[in-house]
Amino acid sequence: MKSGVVALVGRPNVGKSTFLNCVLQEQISIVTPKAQTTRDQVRGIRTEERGQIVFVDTPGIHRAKEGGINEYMIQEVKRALDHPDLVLYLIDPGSKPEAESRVLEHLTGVDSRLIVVVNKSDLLKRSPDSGSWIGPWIENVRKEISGTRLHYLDSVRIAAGRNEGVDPLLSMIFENLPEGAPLYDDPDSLTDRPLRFVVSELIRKQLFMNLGDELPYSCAVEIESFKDRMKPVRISALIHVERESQKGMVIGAKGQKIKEIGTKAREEIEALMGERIFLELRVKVSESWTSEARKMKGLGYALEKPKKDHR
Ligand SMILES: Nc1nc2c(ncn2[C@@H]2O[C@H](COP(=O)(O)OP(=O)(O)OP(=O)(O)O)[C@@H](O)[C@H]2O)c(=O)[nH]1
Ligand SMILES: [Mg+2]
Repeated sequence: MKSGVVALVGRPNVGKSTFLNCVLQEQISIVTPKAQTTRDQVRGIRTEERGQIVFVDTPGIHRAKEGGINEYMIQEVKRALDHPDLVLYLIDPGSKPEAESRVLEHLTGVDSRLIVVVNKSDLLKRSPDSGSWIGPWIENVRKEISGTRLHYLDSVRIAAGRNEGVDPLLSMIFENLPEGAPLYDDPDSLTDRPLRFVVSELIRKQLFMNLGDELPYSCAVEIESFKDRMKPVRISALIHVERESQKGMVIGAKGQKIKEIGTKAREEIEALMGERIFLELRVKVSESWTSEARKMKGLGYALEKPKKDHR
């Protein structure tokens, strides 16, 4: 039996979470059209006859301001890169090569094997020339990492959004994992995250899908109560925003916006849990929660060695 940890890394929006959900055939990590959707590392466990792969989805690598939610996201990437057996470096053919290369800064110190995964290859079928940068770019990556502890294995083209090219990639991963016992005993468990976390993420997804450009980045979701002994299951969640003006935008005129968000989130939670639920959403102002370490910690985004809050 093969067993190992595979970190999924790349810029925001390249399709890391889409890939995770594709290999698990379940919505474990949220996907939206907006960049910087994923904030925490999320483990997705695939157990089959060949063995067990623990995939680690990570936030997209970007330049982060010190001390806030974005630094937390980058710290999550670093934690995921602590001794993986394999790294999948996902890229998007629609990106600029310079932008993709910035990810390398975070990889060069990592002791692991590396596969470059060109995702969204369906876009290349539409305009083949748009991917002409990829071949030379991969050569450059190989040059940059030669002499480091990162060992280049191969590159593959996939379209995780269409489940194309994923099976051959899984075979390649299994070939390159060590023999060993599974890390997680229960063959049915799909993630290390509790159901409460996945539920809060499904609500956060609807904030991304239904609110204007910047507003979702000022939102956090806290599950206040989760009564799973009741029928239907009763879930109460608090949506934290940073300013009073944002509260009104989340609620919407006559409460229409939050109603839409609640309905869509409830449908997705019901699909995940396979049963009816009752979902109650409330909105609370937690002033500047994205930049104050103490408040971030209270919402599950604990910074390592946080600087004192500037107040
Ligand atoms: N055309 C196409 N779109 C894709 C494919 N895979 C993912 N996408 C889309 O790309 C967008 C971003 O996908 P995500 O999976 O959220 O990307 P991510 O890398 O996890 O993004 P962050 O969490 O922000 O770092 C979504 O709109 C997906 O539907 C694909 O194979 N083809
Ligand atoms: Mg993601």
